[in-house]
Amino acid sequence: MSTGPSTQPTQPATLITLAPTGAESSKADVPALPVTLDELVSTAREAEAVGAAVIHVHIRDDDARPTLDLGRLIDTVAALRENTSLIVQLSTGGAVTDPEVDRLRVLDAAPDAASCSMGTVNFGRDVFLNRWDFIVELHNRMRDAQVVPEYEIFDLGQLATLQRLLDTHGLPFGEHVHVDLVMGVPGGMPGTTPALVAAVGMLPEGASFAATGVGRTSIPVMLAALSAGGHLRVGMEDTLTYAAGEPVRDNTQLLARAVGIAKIAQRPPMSIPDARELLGIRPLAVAA
Ligand code: KMH
Ligand code: ZN
Repeated sequence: MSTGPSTQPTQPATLITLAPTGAESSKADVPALPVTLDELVSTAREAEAVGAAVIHVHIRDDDARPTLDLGRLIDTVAALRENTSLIVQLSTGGAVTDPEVDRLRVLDAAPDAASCSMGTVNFGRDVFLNRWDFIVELHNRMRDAQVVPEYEIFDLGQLATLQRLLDTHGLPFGEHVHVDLVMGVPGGMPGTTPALVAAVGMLPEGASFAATGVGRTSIPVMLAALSAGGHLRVGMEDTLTYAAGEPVRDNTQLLARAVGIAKIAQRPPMSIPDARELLGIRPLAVAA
């Protein structure tokens, strides 16, 4: 059979986000976790070299505990901008214990982007609380601050909440909706192909999506997301075991694996300028 010239459309590139730290693991348990500014910056530099376009940032205090201290967040954004061209996405989720007022204040650090969680979910033995009124406040404040949201979805019903949010309060800054499916959290949707397919079927019209599978769901979610045209988030916020019985060496190990799999899927990493355009990130102010 003659195959002739290919009529398949070119597969789009993969937007890859690194989530290197999170708020759930302790440095004592996971020594490779980047918790100081120096560790974060060197992780970010490697991430840019390997193929990430976005860095999802949680920071720690001097005792390596999660913090939303505004001064530290401002310094972190500045250091990442000085040392990399990555899109800087701050977490407004923080740790499960963080009060709403601190989570809203994160936007004052003027990141390019920030996470915006779409609902309350059991989070292991904890509860990650996201009331409707808080969600609306975060969404509106992000638009006012010209910060692009990444809508974090832990369970299918949260996609209905996202649709309701957009219907009642309009599009975000940048006018593009980008969703991250955080799958496999104990208490949220499972990290499986059927769950991913169900979630993709509920995305708002025109939305792009990334997915990450927590723990051992990392690889199945990555493969399902790539085959469904989605983008990827990887990193030690979500995954601490590289393979059965083998702890992750560092974030670059996880990122390099994701880049390799994306290339095999003919979905190579997206450049940072293309990622900025896709997400509708505002141009950086040019110094006079
Ligand atoms: N640490 C989780 C409770 C986010 O970054 O916006 C919430 C979280 C989501 O990590
Ligand atoms: Zn996070």
